Amino acid sequence: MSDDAFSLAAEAADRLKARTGFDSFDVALVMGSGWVPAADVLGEPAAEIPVTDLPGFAPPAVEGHAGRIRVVEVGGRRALVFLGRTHLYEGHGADAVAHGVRTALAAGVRAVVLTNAAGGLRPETQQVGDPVLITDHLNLTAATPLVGATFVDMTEAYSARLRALALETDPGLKQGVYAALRGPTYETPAEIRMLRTLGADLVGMSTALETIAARRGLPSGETAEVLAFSLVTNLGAGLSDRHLDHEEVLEAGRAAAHRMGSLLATILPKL
Ligand code: 8IG
Repeated sequence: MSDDAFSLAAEAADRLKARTGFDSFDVALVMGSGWVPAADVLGEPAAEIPVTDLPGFAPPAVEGHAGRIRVVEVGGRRALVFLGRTHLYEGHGADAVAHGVRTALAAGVRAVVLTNAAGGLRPETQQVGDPVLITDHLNLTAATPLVGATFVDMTEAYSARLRALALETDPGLKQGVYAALRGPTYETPAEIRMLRTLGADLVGMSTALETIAARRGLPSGETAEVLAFSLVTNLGAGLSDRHLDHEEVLEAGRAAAHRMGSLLATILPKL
């Protein structure tokens, strides 16, 4: 991160306002792979643009990562919905990964909902298709979008206030710690055993760096609270006799779209 990364986000936010015709937003949602169908459940888009219309966004790389930004009014809140995100494994660097969240912050957003598809590490309690509330993370990417001596408190990276709201909405929600790895390989069975020993409940290739960017906030000191969910689309390697593939992720997303979309639609007005 440099002053440049913040100015690029400020430019993207200005362009976003001009292109969508809205000059303020309440909340941002980042829809990861598997979650894009859930976005349709939120309601009719009031505006939608390709991310590549804004400065600083990398073109989308993966099927199911749609690369569009949608504006949806949900229960009196104006949501900025990112359909797809940039991942570290794409090679554009940690600033590119953080750019969506920084753009949302620069556009006035003070609450960010991050969603992802993940491998489940606790077959005892998790099933494919479960949404899981993320309580904390292990950033094992060996990367950060931050540089310089700005020390960020990560004690409550995932807002206790917002997690309580989510649990109020859906008391049956499972909860877990998300381990973020760089990918693009899935893990070996030995790595999955390691992650379980480290205390992770979920493993994926996103979210942690965006959370860091949201908690760091803008140079002005404005930050965003973070709420995050994983959709368990497979069990970690070696925990089941299945092999891992991306089509499975998309299918699990389609199957769970309605449940996840209504969960989000119910929570948004309360944020
Ligand atoms: I979906 O098992 C999904 N994303 N690293 N491991 C990692 N990322 C994932 C996995 C998984 N499943």
